[in-house]
Amino acid sequence: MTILADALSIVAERIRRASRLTILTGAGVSAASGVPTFRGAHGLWRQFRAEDLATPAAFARDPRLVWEWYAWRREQIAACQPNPAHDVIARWSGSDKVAVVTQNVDDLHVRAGTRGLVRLHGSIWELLCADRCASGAARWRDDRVPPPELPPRCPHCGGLARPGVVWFGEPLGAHDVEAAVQATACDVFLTVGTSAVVYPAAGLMHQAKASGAFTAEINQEPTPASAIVDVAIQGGAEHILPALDDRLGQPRVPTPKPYPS
Ligand code: BJW
Ligand code: ZN
Repeated sequence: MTILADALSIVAERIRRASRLTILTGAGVSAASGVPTFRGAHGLWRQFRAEDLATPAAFARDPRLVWEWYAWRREQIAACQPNPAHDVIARWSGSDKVAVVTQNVDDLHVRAGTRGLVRLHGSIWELLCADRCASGAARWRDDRVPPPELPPRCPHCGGLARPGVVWFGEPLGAHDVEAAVQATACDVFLTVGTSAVVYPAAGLMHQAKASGAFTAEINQEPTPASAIVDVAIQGGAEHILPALDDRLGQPRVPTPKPYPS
């Protein structure tokens, strides 16, 4: 057996025996769908890094620039489809023993049919009032590509609208954090396609490990988590998750419906 086959068998066996499996995903899960990741060579938009644009200060300084970045990303994501990694996670999520927590704002997990998804960093398809006026403080969905005006306006007060995502320095949703922390009480914690540098998401694996979970990572390249998890598998999530799924002995894709006669 190769090292990869060994690692897959070990993780599959742990998942098979687990009463609770928690999966934490990041941008790498959507990479095969064509959604750019944040970090690395392909993570740059013009000359900016996520840390330059995904902040309240950047929005206050230049809302149009920040919205141009989001409009560009919304356009790209709208053209993308879930890939086999999303499909496997979606099917696994049909089991009560599986919890899925994502940092992704692209909603590809939602489109793949993932149940009970915790979206730690919000959704790029939702907006809220930048001034948090009474009616605009709750997020609303707006998936128009391109937005009718840039920057978009709050329909309630006419002020600026902002993306319904969590920027650096902002607190995550309390209910989302609570659900994610609860999910660290699991037997197997699988982290997939994340550079594991953004907190508090990156801390979840540590919490799971401290609570006694078996921890595994699937990522294209080594991360700070690689040296800490019990098994680190290097490779594309769109290949590794289906291979893991095969070892669990279930059909990889939903059975195609017969054509109506
Ligand atoms: C593949 C692949 C394939 C490629 N298959 N793999 C503790 C320590 C240090 C700092 C902090 C700390 N606690 C808090 C902080 C500060 C900060 C932080 O973490 N900073 C670090 C960068 C140093 N955190 C925050 O500010 C958070 N807020 C907070 O803590 O608030 C506290 C508070 C409390 C009370 C009052 C006020 C405040 C908020 C963090 C929000 C992050 N937001 C973003 C933007 C979201 C909106 C948007 O999309 O525009 O979230 S930043 C960006 O990074 C985005 C992502 O969700 C997040 C993580 O990125 P991810 O998913 O890991 O992507 P990449 O690109 O980094 O990695 C992809 C990986 O995939 C790579 O490794 C590839 O190799 C791999 N890959 N192809 C498998 N096919
Ligand atoms: Zn408003």
